[in-house]
Amino acid sequence: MQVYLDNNATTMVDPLVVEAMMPFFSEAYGNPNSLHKFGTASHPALTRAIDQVYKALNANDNDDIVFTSCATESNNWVLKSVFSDYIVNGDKDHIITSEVEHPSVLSTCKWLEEEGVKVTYLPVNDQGIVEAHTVKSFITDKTALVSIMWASNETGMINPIQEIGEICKEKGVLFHSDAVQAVGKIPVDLQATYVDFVSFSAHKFHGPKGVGALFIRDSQALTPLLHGGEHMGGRRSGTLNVPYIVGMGKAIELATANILDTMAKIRTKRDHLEDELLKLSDTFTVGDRTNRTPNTILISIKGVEGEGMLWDLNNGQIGASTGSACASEDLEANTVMLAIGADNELAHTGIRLSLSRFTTDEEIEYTIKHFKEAVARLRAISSSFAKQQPTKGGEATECSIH
Ligand code: 7TS
Repeated sequence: MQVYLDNNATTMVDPLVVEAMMPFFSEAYGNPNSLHKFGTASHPALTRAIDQVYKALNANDNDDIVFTSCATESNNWVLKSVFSDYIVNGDKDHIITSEVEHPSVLSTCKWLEEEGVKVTYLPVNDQGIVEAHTVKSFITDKTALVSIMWASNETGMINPIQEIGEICKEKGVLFHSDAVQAVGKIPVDLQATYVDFVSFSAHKFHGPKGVGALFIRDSQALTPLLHGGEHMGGRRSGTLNVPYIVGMGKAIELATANILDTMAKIRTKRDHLEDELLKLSDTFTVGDRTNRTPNTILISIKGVEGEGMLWDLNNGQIGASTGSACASEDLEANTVMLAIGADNELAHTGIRLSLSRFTTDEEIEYTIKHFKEAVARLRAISSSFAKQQPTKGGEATECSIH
């Protein structure tokens, strides 16, 4: 058996999505900007894909949703263009984000700091949440943008986006949310939530890699990141990636069609896995389950290095992660766990398990068995764990690190 539990890094493309994409490689392959029939042949499918995305997110007709190459591009676009439009060519000088954003936001903010922008990196509470009152307390009349992720890729914790949005609206500050880990996993209603810009990416909800999007409320002005042939109304130049856009439309439709049912099914499997793993002594998971994406567990196993655990799981044909795959190659502590307040040793023991709607009960049972055996094997050879006093009855807990 093979078990893929790294769905926050990327997901399998749903076979129905592949089927929807296929005609647009070698049959209806024309450039949609061409005026001949080869070009126009893809127009109905593009229109359908756009409709599917608007419907899935309950976007308004006045809003713009622009396809990009990935969420990294969408995040770069918002941050760099707000810099250009409101800081270089305006009277603002400040951006607020959090310590636990994805590197596509954090690295861009670091670069903006070199360009003279003042950036505030907000701390999170012991649940890994950015609290709305903290955002409020840092907004000044020089703040151009607040950028806070909808849900964390590492912990799955869901931020109070509604509340933060209302604060930004009241203060007249632009609000961006990286919703890569929310779209397709939990309901995202863009008419019910005040947010100016939202980034998302198809490969996180069983669509293809290499296609993302940026939602722009009320089609407001935002200098393009890519200048060129005036595609997408001049918003984002580059020939439209028709098969991938069609794939994104189909994938978001499938992911959101019965989202509450799908969430409940995934949550049942996740909770069972989590309950079983927490029976191991000296283990805990980060964050309250009810405010967490239903597919994610970040578990810390005292005395077991995350990388050793990954190696053992991999030997057992189980794919997991110590955190963001983008940072998994270096043996650094999990930065989100550090931000939550874990000490350095503990922050080396985090293992992220992320399920999908394709995860089966058999795979969960197999994982529980292998995981428990792996912990026993690794603890037997762990000198730091051996040095500690044996615990009485274990201290399995869910929630926060103190
Ligand atoms: N934002 C978040 C919150 C993410 O989780 C990721 C990918 C991205 C942006 C980047 O998206 P892309 O479309 O540019 O690929 N996150 C992860 C992860 O957690 N492990 O590997 C990739």
